[in-house]
Amino acid sequence: MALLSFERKYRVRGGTLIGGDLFDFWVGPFYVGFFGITTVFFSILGTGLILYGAALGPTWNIWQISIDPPPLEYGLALAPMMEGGLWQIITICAIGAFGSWTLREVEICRKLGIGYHVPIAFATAVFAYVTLVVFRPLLMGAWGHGFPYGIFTHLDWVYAVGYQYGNFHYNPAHMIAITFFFTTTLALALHGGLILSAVNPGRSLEGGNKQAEVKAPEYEDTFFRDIIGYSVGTLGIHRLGLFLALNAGFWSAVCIVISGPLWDDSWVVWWDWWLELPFFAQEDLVREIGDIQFGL
Ligand code: 07D
Ligand code: 07D
Ligand code: U10
Repeated sequence: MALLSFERKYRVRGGTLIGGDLFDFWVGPFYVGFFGITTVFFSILGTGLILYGAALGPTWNIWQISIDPPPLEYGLALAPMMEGGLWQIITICAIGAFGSWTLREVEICRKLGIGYHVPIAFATAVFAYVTLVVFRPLLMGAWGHGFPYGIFTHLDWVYAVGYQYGNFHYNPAHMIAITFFFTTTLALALHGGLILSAVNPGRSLEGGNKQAEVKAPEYEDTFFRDIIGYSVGTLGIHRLGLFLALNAGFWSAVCIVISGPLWDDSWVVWWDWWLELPFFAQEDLVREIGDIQFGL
């Protein structure tokens, strides 16, 4: 069915989580719903407060604008507006907007009668964000542990926190997260490539200007059976993709929430358990490996 006639047929009332029929309508291409209204409310308020903070701040340079969390001394208290209070309200607005967006996705899924896979995926990103600005600061006893809202300053924060734990690359959950991120791009490149190669195959082998025929999924399966001996299948690759991407976000949240609350030393030192394994726990071997580790 053509998209426009499908939309006309599908755009009927029902499936809302809250608000009944009240906000159950579309504006142009956008479904509104109760959570569309709350998204707009929180986004406008949050963006407005960032602009207000920028107006009071020292610069309009887009790269340097920054709304900072309160100094650590304020602990978990509310801070005065210009000393992190603004950051606290903006954080509430951000969580309100991201949460509303997730629930708006849920309502659209319900109206369409499809699964909740997309909102679950987005919720994983929101979970990583909330871990950074709520869970970890709560566990460490100060809102000042959240990251500042600015393009360059949030990079400075990642850099500073990374070195605070020695070499962040040694954080085992960071390793797992990075591996999932890399694997996700590998999977998407393979999948995007495979689909295009079958659906848009270019010129025919017969030569001339003849367009090659679009190929069916057997061809896709066979390519991977030929090259690596196994095909995960046309549904399976999407399950795998979602699994990889969700794990990338999930392990990211884990890697930051354990830095501080669970481990406050260098992540390099964490690996000493390896040297203490019975097999390795012979003194000269420990010394030798220690020397190698510190480049002596
Ligand atoms: C392509 C979808 C579109 C979204 C875009 C982002 C804003 C911010 C606000 C000036 C893939 C829109 C940006 C609304 C403007 C103000 C106050 C998504 C796509 C285009 N980061 N980060 C960026 C955010 C964190 C890190 C870019 C947000 C953590 C590193 C952009 C968050 C850590 C690098 C940005 C967030 C971290 C970046 C491109 C929230 C660990 C880069 C993002 C809410 C996760 C890269 C100058 C992108 C860069 C970059 C936004 C959190 C690390 C400004 C909204 C604290 C190392 N981040 N980030 O394409 O060029 O995402 O930075 O959690 O190198 Mg970041
Ligand atoms: C948090 C974004 C959520 C976004 C949301 C939506 C809008 C709307 C509107 C466009 C999680 C926002 C939407 C605003 C926009 C419109 C219209 C995503 C979030 C809800 N690291 N590291 C990670 C790598 C190093 C450090 C994660 C690589 C160094 C710290 C990931 C390398 C040191 C933290 C990762 C590397 C260091 C991280 C980030 C390489 C610095 C974190 C992904 C190759 C010296 C952060 C939860 C993520 C984290 C994190 C990758 C290097 C420090 C696994 C590949 C050694 C302190 N790093 N890192 O989390 O886990 O996405 O955050 O060197 O806090 Mg790292
Ligand atoms: C996939 C797929 C598949 C497809 C696909 C896709 C995955 C099988 C079939 C989808 C993929 C793509 C299209 C590819 C490109 C996508 C990306 C690279 C991902 C990143 C996306 C973006 C960067 C675009 C982001 C755009 C957004 C989020 C839209 C912004 C929208 C709004 C601001 C309006 C939101 C509407 C709401 C909340 C409902 C209520 C609406 C109204 C009341 C009316 C409208 C009101 C306003 C516009 C004002 C609201 C102001 C807001 C929200 C704040 C702004 C603040 C200011 C100060 C201005 O697998 O195949 O194909 O296609």
